Amino acid sequence: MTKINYHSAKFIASYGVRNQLPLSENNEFVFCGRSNVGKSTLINKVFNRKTLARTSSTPGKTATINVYRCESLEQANSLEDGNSENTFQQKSHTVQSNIDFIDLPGYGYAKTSKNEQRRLAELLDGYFAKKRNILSVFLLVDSRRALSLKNEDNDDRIMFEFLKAKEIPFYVVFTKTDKLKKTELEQMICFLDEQFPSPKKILFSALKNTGIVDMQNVIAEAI
Ligand SMILES: Nc1nc2c(ncn2[C@@H]2O[C@H](COP(=O)(O)OP(=O)(O)OP(=O)(O)O)[C@@H](O)[C@H]2O)c(=O)[nH]1
Ligand SMILES: [Mg+2]
Repeated sequence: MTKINYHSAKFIASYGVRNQLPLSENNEFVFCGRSNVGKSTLINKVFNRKTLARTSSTPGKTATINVYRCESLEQANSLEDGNSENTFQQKSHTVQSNIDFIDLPGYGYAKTSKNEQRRLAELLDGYFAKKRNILSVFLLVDSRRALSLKNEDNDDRIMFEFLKAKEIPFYVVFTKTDKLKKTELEQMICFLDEQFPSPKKILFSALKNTGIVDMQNVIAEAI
């Protein structure tokens, strides 16, 4: 069984240009979605830290690919020589490795200049173009925009189809659910279950602290 030591999380590096991007050093979890959807906030909540990732009410805060690293501990059993000839004992030991959490820059912010939009698109494309050790992507979608997923030219829908086509394992996380009324939330879930039976969906609110354990559970299942 492998466990993540969330307290060990630390910022490792930022990449702003496509050709700076290294290949995966470790297995990775990836957070992507529109600008301002709450990616950095969600990372902080999952790690129970206030400022591991910088957040902002102004869209376009994360304009680089930011890497956070965390220890994971695997409990492993092995057979070792026993005290007398031809006997073995089962010994348990802990194997430590690292897991990376990747905060991708947000897309879809209309006020970003054309040059900057091009740089961000190249960066995102460059990230997925390299062979990577992705355990899972979390595609974050603002709950208030969930219904727009039915439009084929919608940014989130394009990302959704891209991940599906590339056969990258992913979850859709609906953020800011606190902004919806209970009935709106129920309608949204109904619509999503009908239109997109897979992949698994997570409902998240940083304000109400809901969905954090669900996130940690799917991370634990994937490692
Ligand atoms: N009400 C509410 N606000 C949230 C929630 N999650 C994030 N926010 C707010 O949304 C704004 C954007 O959050 P960020 O985490 O910076 O968003 P981001 O996706 O990292 O944005 P970029 O870095 O610009 O791509 C901040 O003002 C957050 O406080 C939530 O669940 N509920
Ligand atoms: Mg951010």
